[in-house]
Formats: sequence, C-alpha cells, structure tokens
Amino acid sequence: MPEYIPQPFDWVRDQVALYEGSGGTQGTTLLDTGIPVIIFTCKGNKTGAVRKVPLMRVKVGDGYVLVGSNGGAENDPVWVHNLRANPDVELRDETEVTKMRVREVHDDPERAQLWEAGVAIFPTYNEYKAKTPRTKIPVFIAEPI
Ligand code: F42
Repeated sequence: MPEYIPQPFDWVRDQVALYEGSGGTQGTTLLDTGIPVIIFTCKGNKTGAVRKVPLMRVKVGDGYVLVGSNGGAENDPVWVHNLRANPDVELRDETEVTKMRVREVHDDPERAQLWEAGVAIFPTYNEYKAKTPRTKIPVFIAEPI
C-alpha cells in the first residue's frame, strides 16, 4: 500500500486529519465560512504516494466540480498533474466515500456551466480568476464510476 504523504500546509493537513479522522463528521467546511468542503484522494504522479486534497464542495448532478484555483496563484495546483496522470480517485463528501473518475473539462458551454456552479457556491473563485496570470484555471468533473 503506497504511503500517504500529507500536504505541507498546516491548515490544510489539519483539516484533512480532522475531516477523515472524524469519519466526515467534523472539519467539513472551509475554516469558519460554513461553506462545505470535500476531500479527494489521488495518486501522486511522481511519487506514487497517496495524496489527499480538500476542495470546495461543488456538486452538479451526481458529480463534483474540482476547481484548480490554488488561491489565485500564478501556477496550477500540482494535484492537477496527478489527476491528468491518474484520473481514478476516491471522493469523500462528509461521511460518504465514492470511487470516481475525473475528466478535465476544457470547452464551453460545459466548462462555463461548471465554473458558474463553482462561483455560485464560492464567489471567491471569480476573485482568484481575476488575480491569477493563468489564462485558464483548470476545471475537472469527478463522476461516479
Ligand atoms: N484549492 C483549490 O485549488 N481549490 C479549492 O476549491 C480549494 C478549497 C479548499 C478548501 C479547504 C482546504 O483546506 C483547502 C482548499 N484548497 C483548495 C487547497 C488545496 O487543498 C491545495 O492545498 C491547493 O489546491 C494546492 O494543491 P497542491 O496539490 O499544489 O498542494 C501542494 C501544496 C502540495 O501538496 N505539494 C506537495 C509538496 O510536497 O510540495 C506535493 C503534492 C503532490 O501531489 N506531489 C505529486 C506526487 O507525485 O506526489 C507530484 C506533483 C507534481 O509536481 O507533478
């Protein structure tokens, strides 16, 4: 079994530990915003390690939108590379853990629809879009296998 390597950021690592450690009953929102969060588990494309990534919970039908905003940073989050290499993930939404396959969505109208679904949950995505020099913030959809 590959080893789990936690994220280097304390607040993220601690959220994953509380969320998963409580079986999805605690630590399920973004800090004190009350906005719900999911965690996906993927495989590191370089280390092969187990990686766990909390993201805002953007549910569309029985799928979830994964937005690579990375706080508006100039570079994509590296989990994007993991998903492009290994699209099979486990997605935890509170107490539910589901095996899902991820696909990147490049083209409108689907991409625009998924982006709007994200902004409806977390308007700050539009601030990140304005802040980042990246031309496109990667958008994926995770769908049950
Ligand atoms: N990030 C978002 O981009 N969007 C969100 O909606 C979002 C919401 C959110 C809610 C709660 C919370 O606690 C965090 C949230 N985040 C959100 C932050 C998110 O969890 C990530 O911290 C952020 O997206 C950055 O992702 P990242 O994959 O770039 O993480 C870095 C910090 C990281 O973990 N780096 C590791 C390291 O050691 O530096 C390497 C991780 C990794 O996957 N390595 C791969 C491997 O093989 O193991 C290689 C990757 C490569 O370089 O190809």
